[in-house]
Amino acid sequence: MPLSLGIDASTQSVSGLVIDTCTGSIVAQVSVNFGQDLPQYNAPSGFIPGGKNGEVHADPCMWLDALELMLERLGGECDLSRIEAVSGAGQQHGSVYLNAQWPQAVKHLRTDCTLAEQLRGCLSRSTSPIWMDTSTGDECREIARAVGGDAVVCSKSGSVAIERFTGPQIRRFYKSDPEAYARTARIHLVSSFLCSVLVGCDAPVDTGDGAGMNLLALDGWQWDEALLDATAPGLSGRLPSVATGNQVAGNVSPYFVQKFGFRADAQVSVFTGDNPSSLVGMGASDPGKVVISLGTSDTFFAAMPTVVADPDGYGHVFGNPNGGVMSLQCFINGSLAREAVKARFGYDWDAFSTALEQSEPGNGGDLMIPFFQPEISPRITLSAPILKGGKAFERWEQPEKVIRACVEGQFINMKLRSTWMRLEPQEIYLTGGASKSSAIAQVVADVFQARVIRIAVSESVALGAAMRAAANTFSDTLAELTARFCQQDEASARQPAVEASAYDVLTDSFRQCLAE
Ligand code: XUL
Repeated sequence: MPLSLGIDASTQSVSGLVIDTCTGSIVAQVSVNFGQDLPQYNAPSGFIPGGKNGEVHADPCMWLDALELMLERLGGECDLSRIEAVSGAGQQHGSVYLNAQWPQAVKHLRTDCTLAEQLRGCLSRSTSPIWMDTSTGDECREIARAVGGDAVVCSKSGSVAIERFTGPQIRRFYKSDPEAYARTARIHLVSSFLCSVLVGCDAPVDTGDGAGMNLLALDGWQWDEALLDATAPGLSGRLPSVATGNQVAGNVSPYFVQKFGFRADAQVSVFTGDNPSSLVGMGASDPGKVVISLGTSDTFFAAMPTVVADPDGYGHVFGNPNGGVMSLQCFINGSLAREAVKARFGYDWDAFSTALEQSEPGNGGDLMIPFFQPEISPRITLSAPILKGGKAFERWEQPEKVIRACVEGQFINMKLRSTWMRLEPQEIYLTGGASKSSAIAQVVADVFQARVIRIAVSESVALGAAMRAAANTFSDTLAELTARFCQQDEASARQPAVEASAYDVLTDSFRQCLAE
């Protein structure tokens, strides 16, 4: 039976996951961790430590070595000649800068040297800024000013100018090293770079990852002239074409056939960003479902029924690989905030959950703005949370109430910040570490007034890529693949246990407190 491969090029690793669409099973799964497996790059967490002024860069050759090592390992787990469809996803926003030698070098790769050995000479910028880079505050302001303000950037591209987004990063490169910018013939995203390497020529940027650049117009999915001009001169000729996620970029190049035993007619679909890919892998690429991922920072994303941008400029709109658009909202104060409250009382997670169970939804009006560090949704600089309510509560003397206030504050904020998306979620897919807690899942169901289903997927990005590749190359539809691969744990589902009005008072006070 034909197989489909999904590749996840994330911040810390490159993973591969192979699915058999006929049996609905995962056939092989391997991963290469940059820190552990490629220590020669001195990037224990996937980026070069010690960057100055907010710079966070990684060596693209490390990604190439990881891709090869991943394929080598995968070859030990399954027969690569059975793979007929390939796609992938990359950490969003990161960019790779290539000189005029690139088109010929990637077309004529020789199997007696590695990818990194052959492509290193094509880099016009030896390292790549990644999504953790915050060095471009000035460039964001300059781009916004040039096109008429933040609201214009947001309505055009789906996000205000953001430090980690690719356009501001390109502008900073152009300003700080104009000669190297002049030598740059092509700028790829992590996703489109790896896809290009696999097909042996420039692959398009997809609308999912491309929207994370502050350069692509949501209306028509073309590079926006005004944003290009505001970013750097001569940029349009340096960018790849744009494609929707349902397109095939080409067949796998001879390098991968000869070196790893791929079949010459294996099709590679355009790559996308990790978040759009995860939307597919979670089974949420149709409107009506929302994914809340509880991690170091919490994220909220969903397929959107209409194309709207966040008027407050905190959220993002990306292309949905399944058509249309998706939203993404990041909350910095995720598990670190929950952990800080837990630590304050010396509790473990069980005691934390019990405290939630022993307190009342709505918390009798006692409220917390749960920001222990500067938040981006909404943008607000706090270094300690604000507590408002009874005297004992404000003095942190009531653990049950404080814990509930933290969790309710997080989800009330999430609900307020997501109204611009015009979603009416019937189902919320909850994932990430804290989703294991039934008590937290119950708060989500109560605040959002929706059924909450917990999904324990660790590889939704690679799975989404494998599903998308299969949908593009085989006769299966994404809906069929979703039914086959995205199983839900119905037994752990939570229904709202209170009326929406239970949160009226708290929501109003939360809004007012933020406005003060
Ligand atoms: C999204 C973002 C991160 C990266 C890395 O805007 O910056 O989620 O995609 O995972």
